[in-house]
Amino acid sequence: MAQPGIKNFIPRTFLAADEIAAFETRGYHIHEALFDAGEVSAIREACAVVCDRGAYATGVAPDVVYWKPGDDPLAVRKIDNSWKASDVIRDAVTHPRLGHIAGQLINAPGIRLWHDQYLYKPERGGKTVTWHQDWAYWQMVAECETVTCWIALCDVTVDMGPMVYLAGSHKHGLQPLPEGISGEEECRPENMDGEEVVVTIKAGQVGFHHGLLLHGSGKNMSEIPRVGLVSHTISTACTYKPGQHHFNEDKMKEQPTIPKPGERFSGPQFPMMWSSDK
Ligand SMILES: O=C(O)CCC(=O)C(=O)O
Repeated sequence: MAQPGIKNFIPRTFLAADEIAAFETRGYHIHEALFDAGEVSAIREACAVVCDRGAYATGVAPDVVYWKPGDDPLAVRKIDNSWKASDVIRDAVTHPRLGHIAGQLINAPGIRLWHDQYLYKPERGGKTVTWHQDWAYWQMVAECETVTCWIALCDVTVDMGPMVYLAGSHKHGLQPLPEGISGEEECRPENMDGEEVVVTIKAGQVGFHHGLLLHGSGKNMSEIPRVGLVSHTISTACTYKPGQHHFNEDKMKEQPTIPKPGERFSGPQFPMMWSSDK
């Protein structure tokens, strides 16, 4: 498949048994670079075109734009499903490299994109991202067979407000939703032991975490923007459970065929990334 901006690099995607076992125990896996320097640069530029210029090469807007040119330059720039606006972003967030690894981590028959999220935390800016579990916001996905893939589009150092995982917290089940997803102060859930793992990774590396893993991040105290692109993924076995609202539900209802409650997610809103039966 032609991959604009993403062409030649062939990274390792087969995981060793001990890497999968560590994910089961700790709830996360940090992989060596899955995108090379040229790919990172192409993806980062594509994200900047969509976010900073508000230009959509495909003619289709992202699903949710939380920040647009002219808004507070110190606020986090966040956009959901910019894959719809850019083929380079689509190829990155739906890449089989990510799907293959996510599929092995949760032993899924296949992997689909749930949604992507561009996150640009400006230098000396941004807010704290409160400790949370991703699946808590995705209760229309009946099964917690989800993996978030956080693609670093810059080297992320400790002073840049990196992601922080609470190792093993995915074993404690679903926690109440935090009152707000961002704020000024860190707020760790009470009575929750575990090692805090600060995800300082290089550009092109990817952090994978389980849908129940508690995680958050601090402000960017550095002089360099922290730039990441997130591919939130689900197993192809995941089914639709109405109840909690999510923008994907509205978008799904625009599809020619809409999954009924209890049926698997399908259709163009949820692009296939990888399948084990190839
Ligand atoms: O990048 C961040 O600081 C938070 C991202 C996050 O919560 C996620 O990718 O699930």
